[in-house]
Amino acid sequence: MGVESTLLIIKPDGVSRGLVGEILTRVERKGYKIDRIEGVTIDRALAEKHYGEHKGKDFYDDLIEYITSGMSVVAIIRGENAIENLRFLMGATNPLDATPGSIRGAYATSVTHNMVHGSDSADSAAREIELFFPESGR
Ligand code: DAT
Ligand code: MG
Repeated sequence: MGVESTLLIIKPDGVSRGLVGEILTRVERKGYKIDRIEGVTIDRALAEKHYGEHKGKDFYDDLIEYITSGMSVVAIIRGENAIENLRFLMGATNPLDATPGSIRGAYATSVTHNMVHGSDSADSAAREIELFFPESGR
């Protein structure tokens, strides 16, 4: 609650499909600020740290392969209730369950290729921001 920072990732298909502007526009129009942003091809080591909680699950290998498959855009997003609200803007993990007005509901068709990532708690946000922007000094 209050002003928070969260990590947004526009996953490789969001970048390759040319939807970076569309997604960032939604985030900005909601009222959030982009504190840091960069394009990065996530390597396997970074992907395994980021998604460590999912290691051993049946979708893990597909998830790592996908997130490392091309350039992503990673950003620190800041504003009122940013963590919960960004996940609300993104919609449910499975685009089939996401409302059509959400990012995943509007643009994604499979749970693997679900376009965006947003930190799911204050602890996750702190951990993920440190992982992707270690110099950010939080
Ligand atoms: P979220 O990205 O909404 O936080 P998560 O942390 O549970 O969801 O899972 C991380 C990613 O793993 C998710 O964005 C897509 C993939 N994933 C999750 N559940 C899956 C499933 N049942 N089948 C395939 N991929 C899945
Ligand atoms: Mg998650």
